[in-house]
Amino acid sequence: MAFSESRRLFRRARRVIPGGVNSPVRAFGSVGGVPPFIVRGKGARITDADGNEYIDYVGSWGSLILGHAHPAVLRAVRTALARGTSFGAPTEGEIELAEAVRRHLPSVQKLRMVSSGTEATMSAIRLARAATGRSRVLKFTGCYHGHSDGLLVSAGSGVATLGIPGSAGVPESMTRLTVQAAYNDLAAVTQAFDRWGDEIACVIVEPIAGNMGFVPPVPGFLQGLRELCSARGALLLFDEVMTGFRVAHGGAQRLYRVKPDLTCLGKVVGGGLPAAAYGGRREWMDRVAPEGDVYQAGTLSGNPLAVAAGLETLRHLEQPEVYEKLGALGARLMDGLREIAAERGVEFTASSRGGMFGFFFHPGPVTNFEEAKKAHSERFRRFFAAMLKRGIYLAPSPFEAGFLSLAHRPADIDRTLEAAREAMQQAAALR
Ligand code: KE4
Repeated sequence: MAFSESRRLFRRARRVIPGGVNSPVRAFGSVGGVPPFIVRGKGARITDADGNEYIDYVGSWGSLILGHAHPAVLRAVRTALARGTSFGAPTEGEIELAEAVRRHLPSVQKLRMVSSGTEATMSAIRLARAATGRSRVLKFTGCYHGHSDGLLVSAGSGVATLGIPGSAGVPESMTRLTVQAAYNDLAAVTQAFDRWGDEIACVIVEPIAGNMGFVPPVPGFLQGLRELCSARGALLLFDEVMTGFRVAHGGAQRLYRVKPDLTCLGKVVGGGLPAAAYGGRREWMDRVAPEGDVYQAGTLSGNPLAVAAGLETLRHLEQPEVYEKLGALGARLMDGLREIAAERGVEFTASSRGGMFGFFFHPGPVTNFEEAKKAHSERFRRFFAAMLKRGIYLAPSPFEAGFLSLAHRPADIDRTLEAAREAMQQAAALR
């Protein structure tokens, strides 16, 4: 595979954009090498500036559940485009999108659209603080909820710890109100409530973690959070930016039958254009301006092009068989990778839910970030590079999840497993 054009573009990009990219993970820092500069996508495939074609398992980080350049989505956006790109005024499409979300996620009686997952979680936390009159926020180590200051915290040592700044430029005063506990550790959450109970406004959680690799909740974890929050007067906030409309019609809250107080959405809900949202029970959402006293605003919130893409995408997710199909493809891929790793005696664990999946070079089980960090990173890097060279585009970090679309076919999975047989050999060569 030639990469000369991407290499040239990357050099030029780094002169005018930090790291040459507009979001850090795209720079391939975790895996090395030159990130392919993409020129187009179609269905399950993307093509880079050197003409290399890949089967795409990132799909704009989960946004493109229908695949790239879906004809109906393009048509919907073109129709909206002909009427203008933005009004900064209310439109009917925003009502239709809010109604569509409520149909699938009954816990979201009202919602407010924003333009990114970061805005959604930041705003939902502000609302939770107003609704409870409390200030602390409990999050889980390894979960990522966007880059607002209070959520950019590093894992301290100990069971439930006060956040310490996870990025330069984040003052300690901004993270002092953030408590962190290990994912899947209800005892740690109970301890946090015992220590700061009446100060905790909300618990924010990825109901299936996709930012420490793919880490599902252990049985009872989400239900336990629900019970603890109800008992201690905190709001339960499901960050479904990644899992919403991805793992089931109503997202993880439908899959695990746990009802959060507030939900954050993104990615799929914008169909690949910038749209996200937060929502929940009417009694909370009516606190948001202009109805209530919690201020939040956005110039391009509910943008008509993004709403058109999101609405058309959700329309294609109405059929019940959609998630069975995504789930079957995910299981086929994970079973195949497990089998190939076992044949080569490589420690490996893999799992999927609906159209979301992940794997670790680790004997498993991986239930939290501490375990995820023990996975064999060099084997991941070797495997990733060998797969890319064979036209398989995986998430360029062991701490990300992978995504299938309705454009992926069983033949794509077979082709991916064929590449994995050789790529796993290279990973196995590493002790
Ligand atoms: P954005 O601000 O990037 O739209 O959403 C932040 C966010 C919030 N919550 C969850 C569960 C998320 O996964 C994300 C963003 N996900 C990353 C992928 N790990 C987006 C990719 C990137 O950062 O470039």
